[in-house]
Amino acid sequence: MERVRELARRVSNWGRWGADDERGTLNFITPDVVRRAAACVRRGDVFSLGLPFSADGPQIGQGGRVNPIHLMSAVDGRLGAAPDGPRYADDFVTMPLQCATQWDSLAHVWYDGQLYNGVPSSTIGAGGATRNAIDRLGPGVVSRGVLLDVARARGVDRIAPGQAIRPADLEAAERATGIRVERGDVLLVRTGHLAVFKTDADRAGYMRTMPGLGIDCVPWLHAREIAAIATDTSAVEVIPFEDPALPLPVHALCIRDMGLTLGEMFDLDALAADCARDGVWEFLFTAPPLKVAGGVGSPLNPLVVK
Ligand code: UVW
Repeated sequence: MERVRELARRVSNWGRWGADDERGTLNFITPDVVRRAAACVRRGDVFSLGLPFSADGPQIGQGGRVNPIHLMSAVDGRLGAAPDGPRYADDFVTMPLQCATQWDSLAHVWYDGQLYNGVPSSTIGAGGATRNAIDRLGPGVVSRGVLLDVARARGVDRIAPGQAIRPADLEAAERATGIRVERGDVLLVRTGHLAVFKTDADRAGYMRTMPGLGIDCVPWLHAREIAAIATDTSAVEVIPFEDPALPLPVHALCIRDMGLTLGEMFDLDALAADCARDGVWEFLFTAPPLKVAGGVGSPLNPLVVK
């Protein structure tokens, strides 16, 4: 943990937006940033970055995470006696909030007994999180999105599981976009790994190991003052971990020390193909979390408008 604690001292945002802040780096999204994001809309084309929430999702039962169970509570509901009158259908779904495309809240990962902004971890209990929960993200997430296609920049369809992405990779992909990742941006990083699930139909191969950010990307993310980051893998960071004795170091530093919201299992393939076609790697991005009171994450259907 010494490496994490040393890096934490360099990247900590505790107190930056006040002692009671629960939004972390989303505070970088000012009205000016939102106006710049809106100005990215040129064609009016919309891209969904969400995986379907279905029984065929990517989960393999690891850590109790299963795919959604969708049940119908009414399939031919009647509202009155008339045989030709209006009918209705109702349904419900049981699922982990972390089962597919999602945001991690700032109460999702911590160490040394403290969450983001010094909140005691005892604030999380059977009833959920009373601080840093997903419903505390205020007006949600609307900003400029920038896609860095690291797989493409490396000249491969997919980066292999276990390969760490370095700051030099982010910068090479950034150079290819012709724009600079700036304060308040939502950074989307494509590895190509989603094809293991979508094309190969190999859930275990998708979930157990993956390419992702190495720990040395954390100061880079901090320096660029991004609002949030999301990738096409289930953990954002590289697995197996760079140090087997230190699990989830990028989560620990980003969520707990920086207050950076992490997005996982974003489907970036169609967007990346479009960006490669038109050469435009910036866009309006929106992904409001569900206001799950006390939740430590939220399922999403993130949208991009170009
Ligand atoms: C954990 O595995 C704890 O987190 P995530 O799903 O965010 O990778």
